[in-house]
Amino acid sequence: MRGVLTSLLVMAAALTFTAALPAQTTPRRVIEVTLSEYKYEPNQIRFHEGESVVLKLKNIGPRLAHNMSSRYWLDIPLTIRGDARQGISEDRKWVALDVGREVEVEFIAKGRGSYAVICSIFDHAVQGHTGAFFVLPPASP
Ligand SMILES: [Cu+2]
Repeated sequence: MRGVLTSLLVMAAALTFTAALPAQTTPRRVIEVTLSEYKYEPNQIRFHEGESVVLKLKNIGPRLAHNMSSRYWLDIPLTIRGDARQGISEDRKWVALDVGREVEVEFIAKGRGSYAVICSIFDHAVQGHTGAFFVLPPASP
């Protein structure tokens, strides 16, 4: 009986120790952005270097397809989850969504600074469909 109790205590101590270890995971920042005629909401998108940024994009239309397009993404691999098209044109990487679609775009942030974001479809940027990424220094833990 005493042996069983001792092993239970040892197991409990081991579990506590494991739980107390600091998490070694990349900090995650989830930002929801709607796309519509002709704006991003929010249009100033802030995140920190080293974060795993998840942009949850939703095209709320009401009528048109939109995209998010930026030079910032050119040398950053994007993981896209959802029903979107992606490509590169005019030196910008873009992710496009039809009306009513939602998509997640995930990437590891690097390169602090501010970067223009535009909807590169037809005349949308001229109509005001623009925004910016602000990449801030690493967030303090
Ligand atoms: Cu647009």
